[in-house]
Amino acid sequence: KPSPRAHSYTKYNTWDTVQSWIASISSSNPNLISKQVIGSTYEGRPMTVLKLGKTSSSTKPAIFMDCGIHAREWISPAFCQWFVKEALSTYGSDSQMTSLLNQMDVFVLPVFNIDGYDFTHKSNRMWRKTRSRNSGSSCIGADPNRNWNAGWCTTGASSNPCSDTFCGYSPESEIEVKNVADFIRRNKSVLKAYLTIHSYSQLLLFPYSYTFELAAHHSELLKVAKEASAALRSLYGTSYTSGPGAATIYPAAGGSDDWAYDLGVKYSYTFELRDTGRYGFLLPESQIKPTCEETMLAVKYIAAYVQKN
Ligand code: ING
Ligand code: ZN
Repeated sequence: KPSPRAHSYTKYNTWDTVQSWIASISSSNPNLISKQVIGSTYEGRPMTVLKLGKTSSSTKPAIFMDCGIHAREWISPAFCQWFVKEALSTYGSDSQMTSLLNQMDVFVLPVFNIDGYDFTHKSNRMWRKTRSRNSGSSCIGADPNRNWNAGWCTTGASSNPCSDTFCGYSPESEIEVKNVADFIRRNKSVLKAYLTIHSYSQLLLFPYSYTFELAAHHSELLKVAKEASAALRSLYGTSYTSGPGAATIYPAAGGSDDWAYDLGVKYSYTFELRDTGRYGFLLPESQIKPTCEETMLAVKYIAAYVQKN
């Protein structure tokens, strides 16, 4: 097996490179990172969650963040890697990051849909779904953001396995979704926020997407989203729109943020990173650094808000 190309925070790394990075960054920072495998993908790749946080004798409240639910949204895994790097390099110097990691744990899943991500590097750059086989169809995969048990397959999703928004044969039929849902259920009592990173459109979305009804905490979720977007915009002027998914992007059932919210994780947000369509999923590598830098400000804003509430 050839050794993976060198990891870079300003490049789109392959899965093999991300996997070696996960191993090396966690072994080099044992005081701030621990890792746990939460299961395997359909094709057998290990799904590893990194827990960032200063080790403490008591259980800490926590934030969960995943990247790469959709295979082709390459800026998303790049952001999770950036976030881990920034957390490690600013702990002890940045007062906000220091306080965050002293008081809370941040669980990061760097690539959710690993099989799909690998496929976009090797075969089809525009692949979105998982890579599971569908019985009775030659079409592959289900949409891992239509497969959660939240109004499952009632709107903005397809029951056709050939569709890019195929909801799967049942909620959590996709093993990757099942693994993450199990992890979130297991850690439900400590989880205060759920963040999921997608691209593109420059949106900061929150529940609901499966209905036009407003979430019980709508005004607070909107206020926090607007303030996080303002923090993001302060760096390079990138403008984001905030709002509930159904009214802001489109109605879509079976999404992870709606599921986490209905489970009881109040601060549940979907980021749609740069751009607004000029490059779309093919965002140039030259935009990784500015995109990640500005997104850090929004994520840190939400984390600080959650920490004090
Ligand atoms: N957008 C999301 C999608 O899965 C979304 C929008 C967010 C839908 C939250 C449902 C819930 O279609 C992208 N770009 O994937
Ligand atoms: Zn997406």
